[in-house]
Amino acid sequence: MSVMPHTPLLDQITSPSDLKRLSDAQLGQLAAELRSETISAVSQTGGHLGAGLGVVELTVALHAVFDTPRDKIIWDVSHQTYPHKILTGRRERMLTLRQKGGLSGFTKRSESAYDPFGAAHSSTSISAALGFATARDLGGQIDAGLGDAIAVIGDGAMTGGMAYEAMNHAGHLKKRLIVILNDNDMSIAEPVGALSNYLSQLYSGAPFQDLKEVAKGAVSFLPEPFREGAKRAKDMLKGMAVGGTLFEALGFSYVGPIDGHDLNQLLPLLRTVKDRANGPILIHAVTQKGKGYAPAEQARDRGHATAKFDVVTGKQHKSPSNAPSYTSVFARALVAAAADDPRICAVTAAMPDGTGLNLMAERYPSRCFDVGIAEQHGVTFAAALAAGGMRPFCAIYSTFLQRGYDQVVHDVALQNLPVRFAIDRAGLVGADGATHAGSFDIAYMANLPNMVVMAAAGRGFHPFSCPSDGPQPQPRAHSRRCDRRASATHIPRSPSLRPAMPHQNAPHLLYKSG
Ligand SMILES: Cc1ncc(C[n+]2csc(CCOP(=O)(O)OP(=O)(O)O)c2C)c(N)n1
Repeated sequence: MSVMPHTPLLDQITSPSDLKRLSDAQLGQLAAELRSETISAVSQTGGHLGAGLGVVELTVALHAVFDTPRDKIIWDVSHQTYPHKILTGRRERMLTLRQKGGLSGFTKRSESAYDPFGAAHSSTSISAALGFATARDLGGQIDAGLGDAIAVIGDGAMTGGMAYEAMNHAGHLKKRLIVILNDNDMSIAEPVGALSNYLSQLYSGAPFQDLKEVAKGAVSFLPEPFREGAKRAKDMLKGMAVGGTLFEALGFSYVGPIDGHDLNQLLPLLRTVKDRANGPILIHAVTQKGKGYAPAEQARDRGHATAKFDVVTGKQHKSPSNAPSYTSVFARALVAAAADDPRICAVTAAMPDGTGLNLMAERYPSRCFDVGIAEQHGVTFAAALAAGGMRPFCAIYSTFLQRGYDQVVHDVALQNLPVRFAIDRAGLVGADGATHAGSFDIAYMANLPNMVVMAAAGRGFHPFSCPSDGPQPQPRAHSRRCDRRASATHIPRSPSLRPAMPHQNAPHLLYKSG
């Protein structure tokens, strides 16, 4: 059942400039209406729900304070932009979301001037924002104009190396640049790694910053350059994570943590930053993925991606599949093989469920590695596992393996190391569109020396085969061959519908080079 939300204020908004005439209290009401509208739209289209619900207040505050499209909001991944789309003139088209000819589920330059930079792969936002800030300072001219550049990046995306490359550069250039770290303590799955612990330390035990002083116009507790000579009162430092953070070491002023759902904190802080920032600043906003919709808040993935659903019950309308997915065939075979061979191990880059490696992680946690959104590291890590005598499976979506391509070439193929790539979501993927389609893996893998490229086909698909040139694959012998060379299996998203054929008890050999 879809529920038509009551949205009297939202009904008056046709573009972000309309937010400028609302009082702070009205902006609070607008946020509540925007949340209901987002839930209602996604219940009818399916798509990314939890991330958008987590940034409703942030979206309202950014559009209320900054002057888009002159100021550039760069949303990392951009799966959280449904509320942004609703506020930026696309409300009427929300029910076309993720359909052919409809709105994209991500930001898209060709869709709106309010989407200054397209995204879908993670961790690019700080680089893009720095590029806009630099173009501005160099006198670049574009139709919308060039004002502030604001990157909104999640704690998951912050595990990607590009974010640090960009911060390192930004700290060097010292340009006015705003980064909002949207810390909901979730990636698609639980976040992994030392960074997650570090961010929690920044706010565990410490109360959110008391920003009442900002509301009154006092800014003395803000870090340089936000203060105007006034000495930071010592007691204000107590309990605040100011000074010595990783971000400050990289050249950013750090403000936080703040409650990213509290407009009474967000609005005065953003206004102050807009008035006074003159270098890179990072605002650490703590939010909750799925905020305000109980079924999403309670879901294991906080409603990261959903099918169409009933708003009242939260029940999703998923059509049952009558065949196992190739992903699950792969995952079960991997776990069975790992039982026989202690050298088998597996690597995922923040996609344990999507690649099926959650099964391996449950059964053999010490041999299953979630490296975070870090495909480059994941591939090189797997290469060295192979060099160290292990039998690594690197399970990464086709589209995201593009991020680790130099590592595939330089660390795996040229060294002829026996890494087995399980390339999931190979081929067309549907509603996520071009940024997520696995269009290129056959071409980019088949190009390489020492690489065997195969495709999963038929019910008998077995991920441990490595076919020879002969017409009758012999899984065991060929599996041994794959122990001596790099190989990749193209695993489509669709279920393994085709009936088993005698000659299909191994992946099809698409191409063998080297
Ligand atoms: C390079 C790359 N690898 C993997 C993904 C898949 N992916 C999409 S969103 C996401 C989690 C992002 O977490 P976070 O940045 O914290 O945002 P949240 O969804 O929690 O708001 C992942 C892993 C991706 N988009 N890009």
